[in-house]
Amino acid sequence: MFGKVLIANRGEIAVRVIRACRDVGIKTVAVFSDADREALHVRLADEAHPIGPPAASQSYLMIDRLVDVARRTGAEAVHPGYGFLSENTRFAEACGAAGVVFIGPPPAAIARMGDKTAARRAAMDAGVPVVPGTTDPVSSDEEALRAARDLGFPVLIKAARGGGGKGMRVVTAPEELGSAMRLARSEATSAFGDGAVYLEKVIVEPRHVEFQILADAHGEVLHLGERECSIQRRHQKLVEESPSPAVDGTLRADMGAAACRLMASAGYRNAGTVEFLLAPDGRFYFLEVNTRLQVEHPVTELVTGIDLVREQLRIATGERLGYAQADVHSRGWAIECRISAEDPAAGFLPSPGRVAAWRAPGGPWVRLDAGVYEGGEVPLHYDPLIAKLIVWGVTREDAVHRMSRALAEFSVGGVKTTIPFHRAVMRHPDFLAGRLSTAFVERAFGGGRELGASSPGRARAAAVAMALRSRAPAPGPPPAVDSPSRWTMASRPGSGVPRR
Ligand code: MV4
Repeated sequence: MFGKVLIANRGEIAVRVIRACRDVGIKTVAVFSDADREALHVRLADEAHPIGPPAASQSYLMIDRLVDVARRTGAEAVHPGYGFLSENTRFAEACGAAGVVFIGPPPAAIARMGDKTAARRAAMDAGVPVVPGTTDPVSSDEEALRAARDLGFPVLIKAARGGGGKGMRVVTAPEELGSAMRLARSEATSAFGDGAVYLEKVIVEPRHVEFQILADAHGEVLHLGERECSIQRRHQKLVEESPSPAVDGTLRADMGAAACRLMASAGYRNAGTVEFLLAPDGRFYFLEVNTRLQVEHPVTELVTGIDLVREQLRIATGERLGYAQADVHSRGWAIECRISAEDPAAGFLPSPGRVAAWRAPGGPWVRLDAGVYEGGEVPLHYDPLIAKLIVWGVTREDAVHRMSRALAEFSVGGVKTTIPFHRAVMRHPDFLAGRLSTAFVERAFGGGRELGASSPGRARAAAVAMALRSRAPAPGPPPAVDSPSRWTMASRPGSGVPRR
């Protein structure tokens, strides 16, 4: 096993990786920007080194600086976490060139899966169902129109280098195609530096179901079951669970085998996720591969009992997984709520500042992965995720009740958080019934639009605010402190500040 690992990240995921390292006796090296001098991950690591100014582009994204810290400190491996450089081929290559193990897949696998049309072709070659669409990027509006007529409207224009919904445009009729192509291309160019786009048929009201994969260096590829991640807003997931209420044993075996076939054929190694759309008719379609540890990995850990970060470390050293698909069992139900420093009653407006009060939930089968502590700062420069609350229950109903109880105990002062939103989700009839789709948040809460939006948007936002205020189960209000004065529009989605 490695003696020392550098964690090229911050916040809750850096803390999560430090803990896994400490559990197996590995020394940890943290890195921090000027905004993170007193951050929790810096305090918990064995040593910590500055890497630059607050802007991620000048610190957490500086490949040479990170590799240099690894060399200077004698770290034998680098864990990239999620976001930042976790899916960056050049970073994985730079680590390799410096003789430092990148704890993740080979650079070639990152590159292949980063190209969505190449990933779709790999899926087709592996016999994995993909959404009907074009095999390659479309080179002209005429070609796009021909493809769209073949597929039948509505169609989706997607960025070839995309992901996360950026550069995605729905086209419902031929006359909309030209302008949608221009918009999609320009969005793709500014977001990914590549204007290539392709077409897919639209799957209406799908669920987002993804499979956790582990692949070792000896050719063994296993799946650890699925996560349902349909509860999201503007492509940011809010609640995840495992298993999915929509997946039975037969479907799980089919989808899991498909996911493993794809990863095996791609020469994948380490932890990864295969995303699918699950249509209301029960058909599933490959969407994309995430070549990193994901935010929502803990729900898989709680139902399988497998420490995914420990497995990542073992795989990276060349160890065998040492167990087979038949040895992987899922037990009970796990749910995760993402707690962000955002105000759900104001369209999820970011709310940075000092965490003046922090009363954390606890008790049996309650896990809190936090990146902050009482008195610490939530800087404006990064993703607003400050903690993940994850619970386990024997049944889904048991897990939902436990999550409600834990959310009722959870009290944060100084910054607004998404805790009230999650309390409302946990008592929503559709959520309780497991009736989920990617339209859930929009339908149940009006999408939580900004108060300054269009008039129907305002009406819905007011309804959200009311729903969130209608019951406040927290035992005592948090103290009112520090207003979020430092937060600016700069940290909003679309501003170019990287989120996940
Ligand atoms: C789709 C789709 C419907 N049909 N593709 C959004 C993010 C990107 N990774 C893929 N996305 C979608 N692709 C077809 N052919 C609907 C979505 C989608 C979505 C997918 C997963 C989770 C949430 C979503 C929210 C809106 C749209």
